[in-house]
Amino acid sequence: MWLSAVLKQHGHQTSIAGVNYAEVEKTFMEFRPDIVAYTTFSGGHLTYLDWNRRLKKKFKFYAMFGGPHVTFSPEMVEEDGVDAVCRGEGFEAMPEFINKLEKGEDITTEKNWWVKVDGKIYRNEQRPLIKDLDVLPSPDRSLYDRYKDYRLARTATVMTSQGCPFNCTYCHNHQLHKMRLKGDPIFRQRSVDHVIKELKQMKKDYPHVEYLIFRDEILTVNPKWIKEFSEKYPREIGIPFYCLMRPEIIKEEVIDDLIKAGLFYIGIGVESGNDFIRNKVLNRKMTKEQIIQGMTILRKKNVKFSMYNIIGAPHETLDTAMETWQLTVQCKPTFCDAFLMTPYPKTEIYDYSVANGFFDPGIEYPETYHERIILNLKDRKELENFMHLLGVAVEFPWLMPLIKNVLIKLPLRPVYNRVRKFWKGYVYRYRIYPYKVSAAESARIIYNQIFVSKA
Ligand code: B12
Ligand code: SF4
Repeated sequence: MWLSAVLKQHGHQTSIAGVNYAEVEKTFMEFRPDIVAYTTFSGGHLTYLDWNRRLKKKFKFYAMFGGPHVTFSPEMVEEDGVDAVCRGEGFEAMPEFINKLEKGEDITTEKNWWVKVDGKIYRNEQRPLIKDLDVLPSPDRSLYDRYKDYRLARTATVMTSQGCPFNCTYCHNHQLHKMRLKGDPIFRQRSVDHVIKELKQMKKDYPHVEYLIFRDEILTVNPKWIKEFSEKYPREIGIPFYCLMRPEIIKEEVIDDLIKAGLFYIGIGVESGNDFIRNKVLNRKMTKEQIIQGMTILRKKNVKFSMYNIIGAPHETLDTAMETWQLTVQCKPTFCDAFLMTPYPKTEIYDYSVANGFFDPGIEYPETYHERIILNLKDRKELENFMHLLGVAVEFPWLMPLIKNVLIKLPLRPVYNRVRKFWKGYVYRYRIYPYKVSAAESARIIYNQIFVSKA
């Protein structure tokens, strides 16, 4: 949406597709684009390469790729059918490149781009990051109007910032920190007024939106920003919202400001109950006491919260996973979601996993981190089952002996996957959505969770 807005500012036309290949091809035939642009995530990039090859067999167009996968693995430019990849920020790089392409000017020296021209690859250096995000237009929400589910959705997403100052070893942020040029900021946030302006327009265009998801890595990096936000947001927008936070930075004052602003529900990454895995392997830098204290504040303030955990990190065994369960039960979250460790290319956890014999490079990445553990772990099969059953086991701790001693040993992963999704759909429907959901909508939410959502 944001890139579309920037491109429209430069006079280009945009459309979107991506539900499946048939929809992409149909959209291509209707819209007849000169350029097809893909945002790649590691794992999902393989699907896009395949779609791109199929499109290229039928149509003539320029194929460009951006997003986290090619940012860290730009060698994807060598793949058949890929014309160019953009490393890192695209806000300036994308329109500048396309403008040159349109005019037939030289594109081989464009910063952030790795480009293939007549079979030869040109690898360019990075450009500085934009310092002030307020120069950007509001994201182009109309891009999704062609999908009824988006057009009429009661939940919308928004992003106020880019970046995160922490360095967890499995996340893309430490990689981005290393790519920074001198003077590039680690964390940037739009001004409160810039965000409010976007949301006012959104309220006008989509008056049925009743819930907002702040997609920022951590919304509360700057407590002063939150203070100002807590004054202006309820007055001018007033839609209940969800955001993410780290447990050790939960302070009563910040939570009070968030509640004043309209906080409805908050997501907290804990990741592991085992101190060695959490702090030495994942570099989370937080003690158990800090985690418990943070969650105690949330419960005291009656804030609904999810805890997120990673199962299957290097050194994980059933015993360490049990510590994660114990800590989560102690914290009493509204919901606990769990994911499987996936060491994405060029992250520190990737290097650590390879160096310590947990990972064989060359293994194909799954599209989501709910499919399989790709690390060599003794208890791998049981841990995969454990991940699916963790949410239920946190809610009903008395089930744990049955889960640990019987269920996770059975080859029933597809069944457990459905159990996790059903439970998630149920909790979202009955505890997490701030609005009333009709019986038909409930059935759809639960159906989508079980049969449509890949995650
Ligand atoms: C919102 C979000 C989601 C949303 C929406 C995803 C979507 N498809 O849009 C949800 C919750 C659904 C989601 C799901 C997943 N996500 Co996610 N998600 C994010 C998050 C928080 C923000 C992404 C975003 O929209 N940023 C705003 C835009 C403006 O910034 P940007 O993405 O960085 O894009 C900039 C540049 O990369 C570039 N650019 C991007 N695309 C393109 C394309 C072209 C052609 C060009 C020129 C430039 C360009 O320009 C942009 C502006 O500078 C990021 C973390 C982060 N903060 O970036 C993780 C992140 C992208 N997700 C990640 C992952 C792993 C996933 C899942 C696979 C997890 C899972 N469930 O198993 C799924 C995959 C779903 C899918 N296939 O779409 C990883 C990807 C890591 C990797 N190496 O690929 C990230 C980086 C988080 C992390 N763990 O480090 N995610
Ligand atoms: S706190 Fe979250 S967003 Fe920030 S580096 Fe760690 S995992 Fe990434």
